[in-house]
Amino acid sequence: MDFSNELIERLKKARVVSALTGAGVSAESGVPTFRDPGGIWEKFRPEQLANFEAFMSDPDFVWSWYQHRREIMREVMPNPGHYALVEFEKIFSEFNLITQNIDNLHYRAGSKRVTELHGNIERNYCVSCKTFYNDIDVNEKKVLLCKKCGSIIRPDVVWFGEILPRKELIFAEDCAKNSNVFFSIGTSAEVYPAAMLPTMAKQSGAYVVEINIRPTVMSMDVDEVLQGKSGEILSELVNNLKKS
Ligand code: BJW
Ligand code: ZN
Repeated sequence: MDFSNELIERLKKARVVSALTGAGVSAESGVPTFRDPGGIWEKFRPEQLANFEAFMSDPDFVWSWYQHRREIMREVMPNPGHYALVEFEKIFSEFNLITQNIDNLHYRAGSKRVTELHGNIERNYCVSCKTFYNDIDVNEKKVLLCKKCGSIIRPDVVWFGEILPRKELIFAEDCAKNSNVFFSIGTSAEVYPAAMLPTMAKQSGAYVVEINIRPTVMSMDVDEVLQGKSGEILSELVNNLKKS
């Protein structure tokens, strides 16, 4: 891929670079996305499963769905896109990685500082006393009960209608406001408040770059669209930056 001179020059001069990642970044690892053909929501509508009411009305069903996904996420490996973002930490004087993904793959690739906006599937907590249970056996198909109070245990992920973790969201907003270059990678940019971050970055003067295999609702509003697989584009970008 040919990168524009403008992008390369801006990246060379940048003091702060940030990236928001979504499910597309893990697609090349084999984790299904949400809204692509064959994605998670093709079989189940989000309202059916990713909300607290659904969990409380049929905890075993929602739990088994998370167990299924936890199994996939544990079995797959990070891909070149995750590894390229690890390199970004070394290339830029300040690099902030913000993810909507719950799959743990940025950490497993070696990224040191990841801001997780929608939680992490490896953490779970009791809905009543909030005790954490993080070492879950994926074969436990029925919802687990808290050893302290007997209530049910849920994954520590953010469902529709729930607020995002406060510290993480404030940090992500600060990144959007203070970045010289802001990447939006592998996200449909349809779920708020994460989806407002690239717009916020643009309004604050950042050069906003989208990397996606297809156009999104945001493509017309960004400064540059790099169309293709994030694993391939990010690896090429790292090579280009290391050479120049
Ligand atoms: C590739 C590729 C490759 C494929 N290379 N690219 C303002 C306006 C309207 C609505 C709202 C609003 N503010 C809040 C709302 C309500 C709601 C919302 O946003 N609804 C919209 C759907 C309209 N938001 C919320 O409820 C949030 N909470 C909140 O705002 O609290 C305050 C509040 C409370 C009550 C009322 C009002 C306000 C919480 C949102 C939580 C989202 N949770 C989920 C589930 C997490 C747990 C789990 O995984 O089970 O998070 S939903 C799901 O979507 C998941 C994802 O993180 C999130 C984003 O999806 P993502 O990552 O973008 O994936 P896809 O599949 O959509 O896109 C993949 C992209 O990759 C595609 O574009 C592909 O083309 C691309 N791709 N392969 C590069 N190889
Ligand atoms: Zn408890």
